[in-house]
Amino acid sequence: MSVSADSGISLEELRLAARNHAMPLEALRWPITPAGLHYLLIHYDVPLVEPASFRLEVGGAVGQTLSLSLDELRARPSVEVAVTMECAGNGRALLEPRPISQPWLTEAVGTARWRGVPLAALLDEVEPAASAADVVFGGLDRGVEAEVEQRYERSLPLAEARGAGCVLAYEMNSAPLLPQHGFPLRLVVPGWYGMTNVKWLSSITVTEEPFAGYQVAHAYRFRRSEDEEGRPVTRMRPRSLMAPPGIPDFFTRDRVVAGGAPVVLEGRAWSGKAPIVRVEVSDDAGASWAEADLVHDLRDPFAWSGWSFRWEPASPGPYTLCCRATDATGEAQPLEPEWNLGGYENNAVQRVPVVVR
Ligand SMILES: Nc1nc2c(c(=O)[nH]1)N[C@H]1C(S)=C(S)[C@@H](COP(=O)(O)O)O[C@H]1N2
Ligand SMILES: [Mo]
Repeated sequence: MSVSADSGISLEELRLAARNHAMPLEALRWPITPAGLHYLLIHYDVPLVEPASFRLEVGGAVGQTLSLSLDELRARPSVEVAVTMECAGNGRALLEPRPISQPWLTEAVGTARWRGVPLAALLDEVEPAASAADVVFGGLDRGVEAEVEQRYERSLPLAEARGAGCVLAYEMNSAPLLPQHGFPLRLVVPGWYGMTNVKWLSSITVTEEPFAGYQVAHAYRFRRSEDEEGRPVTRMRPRSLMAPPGIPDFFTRDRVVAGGAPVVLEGRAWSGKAPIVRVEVSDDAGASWAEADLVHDLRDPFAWSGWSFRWEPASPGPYTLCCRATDATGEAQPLEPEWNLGGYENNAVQRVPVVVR
């Protein structure tokens, strides 16, 4: 399902957008996103969970099953990781034609400190069978998508679940998870797009067959048409964003900047594949580029890096500012997005209209 960009936004899209807010771009100025400014994506409803009776059930193709209360989880050795999380559909509404779903622009991203139990230790403890293939993470939320009634479930190959530094998090930024971010427990998978970070996590099941649930086999696949099998959406592509300079026009949100003095442009950049090694800035819509300064201020490998650039506009007037990140694999942001059916992985460079007074 898709519509052309000039056809208006539907009430259904507006309803999704009002439920699932983005991170206001000025929040790029915080290295750790305050919880209330972190973006939100909730496929169905936020479930009401009673913490006293909550249990995490771990089972399937394992030598030993586990059933853990919240207190038992909290009593285990914990780790805290700073992780940048981005929705795979970030940038969807900028594709043409626009795939119909949550209509994100560029700001479905945030960085939080997540504290919880390392998943690898828990998996070792339950002794997965030699024949184990996947680990399935089930949430408490249920809904219907493409006429399939389901609970929200995502899987990881066992090796990825063990090796990727995954955390079963019960705290976000030193406070219990908020209901909308998965209270009382969620999975955090550093480097992966948001959909794998299952909220309201209540079961972990080791399977011998590759998991073929809706959110893995049907949704979150990069493909151009329904008949294509496509490839799974996994790790975040490199992306950079700019904190909006100057002051906004109320309605268009175009930026107004005072002339006559240099303007410090700043923002953040991340990739789920490798550290960011370079950010460049353009003031002519991507025709020419200059190198920005990078600061790796958060030490976690899957938290964003900061960048800044001293911009001296040549004269008053309109400009289109852009930023472009490159990660250590050599992958850089493209100028134009690659259209796909679900509207995933649009990491095309951001364009920021600015008028210098
Ligand atoms: N159980 C459950 N987990 C979920 C979702 C959901 O709808 N249900 N949404 C996923 C998606 S698509 C994203 S982008 C992230 C968003 O996490 P946040 O709302 O904490 O930012 O959660 C993921 N985990
Ligand atoms: Mo998402």
